[in-house]
Amino acid sequence: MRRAIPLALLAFAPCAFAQTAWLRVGVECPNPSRVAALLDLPLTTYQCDAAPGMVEMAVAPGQLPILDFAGFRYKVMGKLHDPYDRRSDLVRPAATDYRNEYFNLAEIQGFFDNLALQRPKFVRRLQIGVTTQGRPIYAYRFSGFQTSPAVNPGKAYMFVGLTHAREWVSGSVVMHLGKSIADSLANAATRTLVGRRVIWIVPVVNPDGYDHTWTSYRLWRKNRRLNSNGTRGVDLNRNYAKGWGGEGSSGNPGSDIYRGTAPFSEPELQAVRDLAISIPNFSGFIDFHSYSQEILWPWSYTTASPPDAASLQSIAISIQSAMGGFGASYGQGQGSRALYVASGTSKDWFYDQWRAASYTIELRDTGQWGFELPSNQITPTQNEAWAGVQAFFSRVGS
Ligand code: 0X9
Ligand code: ZN
Repeated sequence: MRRAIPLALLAFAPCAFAQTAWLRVGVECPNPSRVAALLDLPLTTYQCDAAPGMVEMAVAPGQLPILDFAGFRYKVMGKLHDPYDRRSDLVRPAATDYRNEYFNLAEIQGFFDNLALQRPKFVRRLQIGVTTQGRPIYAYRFSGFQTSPAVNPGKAYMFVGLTHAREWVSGSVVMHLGKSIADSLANAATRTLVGRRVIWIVPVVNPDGYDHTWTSYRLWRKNRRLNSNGTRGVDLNRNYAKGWGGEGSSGNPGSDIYRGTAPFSEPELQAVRDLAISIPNFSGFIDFHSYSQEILWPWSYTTASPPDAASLQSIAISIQSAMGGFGASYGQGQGSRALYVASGTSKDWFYDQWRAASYTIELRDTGQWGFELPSNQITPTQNEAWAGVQAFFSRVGS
């Protein structure tokens, strides 16, 4: 995630000028407790998986004194678009090409509903929950055997996207997985690729947050829960039960890594959990995020090795080599070591429950564009993710 910063962009703290623009700021955090202190502040992160060193934040006009006050040294790395300026997304014509455009919430739901409509033998929709703002949460089941799941002997997999609202390319990727899996099933010659597997996709784990990034604030990460102190949002990747409340999460509701009041306090994750525990033969899970081009395996909540470290790593290396053929290079590693300790994350819970092959994949890029990945990188990111999932299928089995 770290990259060279052009020297010309560096300015030294504290800030002596009136700050009128949104800034991308690298904040010096020499040790883990300073990282924790920074991520506790009610500021927008630009990098949550932050190791000691330079941690990036998105700082609104007038907010630099918050960093000064908390005693941080920082460097201004460049300007950011005003994340509140959503006019161009709101007035754009309806998107039609999921390979080259980002789809908003209604468009993603329409895309998956269309798959189910066009291929009713292979794709089925299930509403699994309702958000705090009343939006439905949907899951889609892909299988060559649409009989009762209880009699289907195939291994079950789950892929999820848009847990973090601003990580738009994760939605593009799960759309491409859904389309590719449905197309494979519908064609007798390619049906063996999916075989007897049962595949569940939750395209948008966080519909309220995702909608908010289109209509109001591009850099929103959490859900939109109204917290008791009036702030909004719980980090849906700190609210799973495994390791909940530990290092790399915050008890401060204003923080971007706020863990919520209890494990699984959030309806979005209750929905994912209840679906998962209803699925027989649960064997594989991938949570798509951005950015940093990393394939991460458990544990995240501790630097201790998981019991199946060798096989988790070996599968990650297969995914990594499959994803490497499209112009971007991916790393792999145990989450807590390759990046940093984070508690209450999805992959730890899925691994802990079933010893499933459980991963977080951080998609493109490595920080040049960050969350605002240009739309000409959608197609290659989708292609490499589908290649990675095919490698995952063949390693985990059917
Ligand atoms: O912090 C997160 O939730 C994930 N990174 S992101 O930038 N997409 O927010 C990573 C979760 C797993 N990370 C670690 N094991 N450290
Ligand atoms: Zn994320």
